Order: sequence, then structure tokens, then C-alpha cells
Amino acid sequence: MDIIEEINRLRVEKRAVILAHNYQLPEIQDIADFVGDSLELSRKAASTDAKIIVFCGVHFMAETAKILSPSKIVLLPDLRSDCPLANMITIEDVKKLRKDYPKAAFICYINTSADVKAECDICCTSSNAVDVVNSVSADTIVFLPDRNLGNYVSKHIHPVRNGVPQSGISNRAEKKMIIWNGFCPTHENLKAEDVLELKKLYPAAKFVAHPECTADVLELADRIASTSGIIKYVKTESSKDFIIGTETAILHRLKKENPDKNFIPASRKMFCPNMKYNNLESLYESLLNEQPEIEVPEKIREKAFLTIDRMLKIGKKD
Ligand code: CIZ
Repeated sequence: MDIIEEINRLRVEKRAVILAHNYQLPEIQDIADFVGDSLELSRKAASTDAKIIVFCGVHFMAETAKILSPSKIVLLPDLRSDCPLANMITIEDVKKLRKDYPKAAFICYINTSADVKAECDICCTSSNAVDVVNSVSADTIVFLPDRNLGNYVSKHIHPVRNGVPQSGISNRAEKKMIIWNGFCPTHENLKAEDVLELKKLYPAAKFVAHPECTADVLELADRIASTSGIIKYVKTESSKDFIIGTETAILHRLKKENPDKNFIPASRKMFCPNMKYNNLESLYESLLNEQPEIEVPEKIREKAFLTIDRMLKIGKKD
């Protein structure tokens, strides 16, 4: 059996759309209808008339697709595909924080489970987190779960005066951010020394880092961006060499779309094993059996949808 032919036959027969996150295996990226970040993919899938969405990514991403497309069947080929960062905060943690900070606005990163999203006020991605925080009028913000993204955002927030966010004022003391202590183990694997060594080897290279990296790494970056932001940046930037500070599988797409440029992984340790469970075999089995299906209870889905929708209303930037 030619597995690629079989996947192609099933995707047409079953009216399925195949999504691959930027951190998926090359063969999965190559067979997907769309490759991108989790929100972008979920929105694209929602705009199609597909009956089935196969999300080759991790669990919270498939949930996000289901939140935006409740009438479609959403499949995650291998259920072991989980996000350690998303698992660092539970609904019980959020409920406790709500008691501790009753007047705070709760902002959750997209890397959270559907039930955590449902308990929060507004969602954000790594590309729009600064805008989302600045859109909120509360003077106390609980930001979860990523400490590095939270720390990065806290350096770019505007204060609030009489409930109105004040842009262009640099005194940040009036807006308080409570940041949950979660982190992405893959992004924290990159150390500042790794970057400094590569900068010596490639002095003309631009270093682009994902905001889930630690603060000392981000200080060395020419650009801090989400995965979609990284893809756009390398296309428009005239440099030939780029040191890439995010999960290494993104290099497949970068090389494919920019064959004349040179991409250097900032560290080979930036490898997420959870993103590599989905493969051609599990994708085929998943399409064939329409399993494992990702469901989100309707009450939770409706609340989580509002949390995402509030973010979409303020606009998304890369
Ligand atoms: O939203 C995503 O896909 C994640 C987790 C990161 C990014 O920067 O794309």
C-alpha cells in the first residue's frame, strides 16, 4: 500500500482537511493542506466546508479547532501529542487564582486546555500578547501559563488611568502583572551561551527568537516573534543567514520557502518530542477510523469560544 496515495484518497472521500503545525515532522508538513500556527490553522479549517479536520499538532490545538468548528469532526492522530506547557496549569489553579485576585483580568496564552480558556477572560497568542494585555482596562492582570512570554509582555505594557489603558506612557508601575510559573521545556533548552557561540561562527546572521525563550536569550535577539512572525521575518529581511530560536522542525518550512537562505538551529536541543508522535501511519489510521476524536463539552466550548473571540476582536498582529 502506498500510504500517501491512501491518505490522498481518504481525504477526498471523507472531505477532510489536514492541518500541520510548524513543529510537525517534515513528511506531515508536506502532506498537509495548511501549515502554520495553531490559531491560524484553526481559523483556516473553520472557513472550509470540510467535514473532518485532522489536526497534526498537540492536544490544545485540536481543542482550539473544535472550539472554532463545533460541527466538524476533529481528529488528533496520536493522543500522546500533549503540550507540557499547557499541562502546567489546571482549571483548579485558575479558580484559586480567581479567589486570590478577584478584580484581575485573566489572560491565557493559546497553549492552554479548553477548560482553562473557559475560565479566563481573554486569550492571546505569542504574536498578539502585547496588544491583548494593553487592550485590557483592569490594573491587575493574571497572565498564564508561560513565564517567559509573560515577562516579555510585562516590559511592553502601558499603565491604566481611570480604567483606560494609556498608550505612549512609559511608567509601568500602575499596571500589575501576576505571571504563572509555567514554561516550555523545549524553548528553555536554549541557553544564551549557545546563541553567543553561534553568533561568533555566523557574525552576519540575524538571530530570531520565540518569546517562550528565557529573558537572557531574548536580549540577544534581532527579532522576537511567533512562528508565523519568524516565517514572515526571514522572507522580508535581506540577510542570508538566520539563527532560529524555536523548535527545530520549523527549519523544514523555512528552507522550503527560502531556498536561497541559510538557517541555523540555535540549539539541536530545541526538539519537542510531543510534536513528533503524529506520523504518516497514525495520520492514515486516524483518517481511516475517524479516531481519536477530540471533543469539548458544549458549555466549556461556548465559554472558551468567547475567550478566543474577545482576542480576535482586538486584532492579531505578527
Ligand atoms: O500558537 C502556536 O502555534 C504556538 C504555540 C506558537 C507559535 O508561535 O506559533
